[in-house]
Amino acid sequence: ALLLIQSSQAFFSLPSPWGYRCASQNGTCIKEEKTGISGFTTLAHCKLTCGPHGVIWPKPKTSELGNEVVQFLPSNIDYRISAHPEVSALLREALAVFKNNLDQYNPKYSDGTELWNDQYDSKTVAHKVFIDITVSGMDTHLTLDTDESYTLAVLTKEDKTTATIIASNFFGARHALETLSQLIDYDENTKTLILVSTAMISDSPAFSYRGILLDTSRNFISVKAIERTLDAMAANKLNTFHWHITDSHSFPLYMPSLPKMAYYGAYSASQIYYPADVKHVVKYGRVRGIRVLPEFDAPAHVGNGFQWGPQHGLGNLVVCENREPWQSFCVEPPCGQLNIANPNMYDVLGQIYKEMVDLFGPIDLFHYGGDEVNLNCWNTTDEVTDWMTENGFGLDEKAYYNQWSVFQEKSQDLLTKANNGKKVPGIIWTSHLTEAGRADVYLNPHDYIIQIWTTGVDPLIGELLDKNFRVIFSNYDHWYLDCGFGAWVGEGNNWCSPYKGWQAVYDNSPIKIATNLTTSFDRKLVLGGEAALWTEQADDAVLDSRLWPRGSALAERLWSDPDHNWQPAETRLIHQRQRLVQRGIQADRIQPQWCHQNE
Ligand code: CP6
Repeated sequence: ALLLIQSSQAFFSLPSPWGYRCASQNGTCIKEEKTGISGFTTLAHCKLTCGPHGVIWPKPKTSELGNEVVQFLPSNIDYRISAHPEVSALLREALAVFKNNLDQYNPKYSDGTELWNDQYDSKTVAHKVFIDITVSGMDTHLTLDTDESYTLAVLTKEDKTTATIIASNFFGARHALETLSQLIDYDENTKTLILVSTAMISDSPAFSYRGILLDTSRNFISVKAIERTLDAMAANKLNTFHWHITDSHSFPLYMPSLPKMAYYGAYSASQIYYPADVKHVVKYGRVRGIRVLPEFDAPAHVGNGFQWGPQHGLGNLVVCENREPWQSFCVEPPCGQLNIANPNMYDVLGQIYKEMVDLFGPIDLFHYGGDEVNLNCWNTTDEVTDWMTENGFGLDEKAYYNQWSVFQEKSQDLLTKANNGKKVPGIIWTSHLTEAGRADVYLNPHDYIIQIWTTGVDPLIGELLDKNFRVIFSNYDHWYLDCGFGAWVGEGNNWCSPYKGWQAVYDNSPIKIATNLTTSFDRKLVLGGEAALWTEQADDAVLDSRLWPRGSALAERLWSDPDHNWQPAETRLIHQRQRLVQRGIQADRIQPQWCHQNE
């Protein structure tokens, strides 16, 4: 009779014939028939405690994990925070994110009721998990100098496990919570959460700038998809969401004092970021340890949104819009460049900066764009050439570079003014202005950080370091994630960089590149790196799979800067990818299940 009552469910709750054995130091668990093996009987247990790093991603600086796990229920987590009130408030939000991540494991019956309410053994029901957080500093805004280090100690005494987190500010403590969540997994056999019972972790990042660029101009990306991106970044301890919010193609940002920009520039009324959206994204990022860095790309990469100038008596704000090759296959510049001959343009530019500082601030960094200026645009526009001649600037190449650099200086002044007189470092892409022999002529290394998007074998990188520029690596030959379907075939289809596998992303090492290109350099000048998702061929539907798990590979390079290549990281990356999927990110699949029956 008993057998009949349990019917079909009983088959699946039969004990599995498999046990698991930790095969090596890199987290691989091998499935073996239980007969005769002395290893772990549950997969999750094996996973969490295998190797020095278990399934922590990115790899911490130092970690020691015990072999045992404890079973507990999420309702039995408690915490204490010792920190400044503002920091405590942020930590409570970070704890809510932490708990929500654990809830993703929440198994449900088919009728939607939670399995947690089921009968558990008394030991599991009694077991407490206590998170004790101590933060000394008061910082609640990330800067390039923020100390993101933390220590995390896990100790178990009888029916209580204490996780002690110590950090000098909110950001370190948040990373510690992320690591703690990676010491926890759902255990199929017991239908409980399990946590490594003892652990000692001391961790800090190799680089202070660890970013993802998202272009929301070529295709609109919803706030929901941006939230998912920030969730996944937090899971990987990436700390900068570089929002390439506008470009020639669309201007989806609504600015209360310049409503015409979005009115003319957005793809549709629903494809607009309103101030409340931007502020939400900024806050959402901060709770997850992420700075939201705005870019207003100029003077090139502008176009849509600026068309209202003439009708409103301001003249042409942008020139060479809709010129070839824009019309033939709608790709890159010159599809519009700011009109340097029009002083009204600067008024609008200053107002855009004001709005951006307002929406994204307080800012510690700003991205000016500054890439792919096409001198041919200005050079073939009567309004600009007349202005150059009238002012005695001449019309040769040098004259245009000078005026471009004057534009950059004015931009910097306008931004500083918009930021209440406080000058912040500006990031600028490599361009003709930063080419060999030019960067230090036109730009002050104190004020500008150069983001390198050209190839990682470019000798210019050595020159920039020799000239004391701080740099961020985004070399397209490894860290451009835009190409999704291997399209590097033929005319009109070749604006994406070829597809880069996660191994290529992982193996790209800024320090190795710099070491190859200059004899000696100040390590501190290499701020870090960023992967870029340009969205000519991407939108909400494919966003997650373009970014992840390749963004995770980037994250370990920038957080841990391992001295090995991708191979020893593969198993952990597969687990990290699985973790992202668990948290609702549609990350790409790396392997058939058959290869790793241990997820
Ligand atoms: N848009 C902007 C782009 C690119 C850049 N800036 C880009 C250039 C070359 C490739 C991919 C993207 N689409 N604003 C360069 C920084 Cl291969």
